[in-house]
Amino acid sequence: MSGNNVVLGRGSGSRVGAGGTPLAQKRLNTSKNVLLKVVILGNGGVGKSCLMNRFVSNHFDQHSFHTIGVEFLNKDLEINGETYTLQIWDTAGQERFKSLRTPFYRGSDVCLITYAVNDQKSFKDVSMWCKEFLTYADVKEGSTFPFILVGNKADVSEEGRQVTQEEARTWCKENGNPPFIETSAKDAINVELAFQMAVDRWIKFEEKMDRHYESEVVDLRSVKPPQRASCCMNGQSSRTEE
Ligand SMILES: Nc1nc2c(ncn2[C@@H]2O[C@H](COP(=O)(O)OP(=O)(O)OP(=O)(O)O)[C@@H](O)[C@H]2O)c(=O)[nH]1
Ligand SMILES: [Mg+2]
Repeated sequence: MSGNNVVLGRGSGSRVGAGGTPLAQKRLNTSKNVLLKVVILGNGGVGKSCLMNRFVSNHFDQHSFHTIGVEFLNKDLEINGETYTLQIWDTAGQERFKSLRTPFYRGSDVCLITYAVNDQKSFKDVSMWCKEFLTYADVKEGSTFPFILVGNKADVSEEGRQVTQEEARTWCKENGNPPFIETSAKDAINVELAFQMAVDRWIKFEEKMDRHYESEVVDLRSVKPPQRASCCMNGQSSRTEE
């Protein structure tokens, strides 16, 4: 899965979703599916590529190489009778690849921020990842953007664990209450659920945005016509029409 290409497009399509686009416009012409661009961020080695590969091909690579740049894969997910085509963008977590990954944040619909439960540093950097994403994705509603917090490698022993669920929940409370889930790409625990939660989060975000737009719609019938001033040609008289 981890190629050396800067960008490997291995999905069934390459159209990039447009963040914040109304639901109707997100449907693909051909399949009527809703296309969502899902980006996975987090420190190098936390298991982003393994999560994507477990989700898409139910495969785990014990010796996964670091990703260079970004890679993407597509996978359909059905939720409540609606099919969503997830275009999952797996990014390189290593700092040296920053300039290769950030151009791909634009147009994202959902963002999975990942850390490994046996890597305290990767958890400490979670806020940095949110900040980097919001800076480069150029999203309008930064504070409400649909993030999901994912603690991967939940299969490690208690002795190996460096981040508790409580710490993660506290971070969520202080950072806009994103949904949180622990996963194991290795043991196939909660991986599909994490992506389902991401779509669910996006649906709720869209509904909220729709309500916001609806409340801004002006009913033209209820608006009084503006007062118009008419003047005679020589400018000596003027009157106001009701
Ligand atoms: N124990 C355990 N190991 C995992 C899990 N997921 C990934 N790994 C291992 O962690 C290492 C790194 O996994 P990757 O998926 O390549 O990590 P990454 O986040 O994509 O790293 P970058 O591409 O450098 O950003 C590999 O050796 C994986 O086998 C997991 O759920 N449990
Ligand atoms: Mg990777």
